[in-house]
Amino acid sequence: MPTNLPPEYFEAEKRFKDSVTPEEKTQALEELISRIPKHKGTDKLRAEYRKKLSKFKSQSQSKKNTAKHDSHFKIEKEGDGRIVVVGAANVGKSSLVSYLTNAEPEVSEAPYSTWVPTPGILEFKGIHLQLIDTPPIDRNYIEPEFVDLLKSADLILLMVDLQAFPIPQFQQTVEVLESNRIFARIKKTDSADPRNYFIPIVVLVNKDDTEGFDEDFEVLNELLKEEGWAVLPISIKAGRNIDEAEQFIIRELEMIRIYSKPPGEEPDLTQPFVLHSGSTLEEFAAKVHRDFAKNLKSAKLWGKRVHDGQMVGRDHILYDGDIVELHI
Ligand SMILES: Nc1nc2c(ncn2[C@@H]2O[C@H](COP(=O)(O)OP(=O)(O)OP(=O)(O)O)[C@@H](O)[C@H]2O)c(=O)[nH]1
Ligand SMILES: [Mg+2]
Repeated sequence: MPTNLPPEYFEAEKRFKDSVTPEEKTQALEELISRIPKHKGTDKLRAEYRKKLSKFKSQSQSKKNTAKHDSHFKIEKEGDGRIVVVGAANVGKSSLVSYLTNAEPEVSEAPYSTWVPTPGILEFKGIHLQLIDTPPIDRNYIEPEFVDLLKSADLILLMVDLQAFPIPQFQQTVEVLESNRIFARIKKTDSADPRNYFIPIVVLVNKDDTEGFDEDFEVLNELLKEEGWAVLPISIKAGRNIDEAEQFIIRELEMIRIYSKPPGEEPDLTQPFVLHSGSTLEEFAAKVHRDFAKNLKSAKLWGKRVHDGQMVGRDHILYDGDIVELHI
């Protein structure tokens, strides 16, 4: 058994062991396989799990012919983070996911055109994010599985249509989320009910097509800024602020990209390790290799707030773009 498996692998392994039905086993195995670092030492392990996966897949497939389908809202996690796009009907959720990712959900002038969620991958400077299009939530009822999907998000993109009474529309969307115990992280207080979920939520105000709409946006913006919301006006149709939207999302997710440099070699700048902002050298080492955090002797760093090749300690805080040479 190779020893260089990340902690997430063991968590996924536990979920696999705890799962019961072929569907649960399939889902847990897919996650487990995605947690195994790809290199020669893990070839055998991955092959074994893939064999198991195809067995459970065929079991759940034959069961599906007689049993009812799994919920469409059960979507496997992929990439460095999960972003769920929500909002009232017709605000442009499917347009956004179709614009920013490889997915092609149906976009339509008619409201209520999306009935099932569609995930896609947004790639931004080496960070891979799973962006999920969802059905509109301007009615009081939303499926429990939809609520679970929202609770599993690292970030919620709340979309508003600037051209359709944006203030009550925004308030109604927030109300639906809050009545399902999903709150913006900015609302967290020390006395918060432990059953409530606090998730970073950012507001994308779509259909700000021309400068003529900017004034309407300012009225909404003033109100939201007062409450502490992070807000960005965009127009998918006119291509306004789309690049800013990607940077805005990454900033709100508070992710940093750190590059590993083997001693005597150039760093691979196409494959960053993605960590939360404020992570330390020790946390980075643990992400590269399970044993590295424990065995780490020293490290050299190139990047922000250091001299080139400066030796740093375990508690050193890393910044986006830093290059690290670990000495074990
Ligand atoms: N004017 C304008 N129209 C837009 C913009 N973005 C999307 N639309 C249009 O708005 C309509 C709805 O877009 P969708 O992406 O299907 O909206 P949705 O939120 O997924 O809608 P539902 O799935 O029904 O909730 C379509 O006709 C889009 O072409 C924009 O920036 N400006
Ligand atoms: Mg849609």
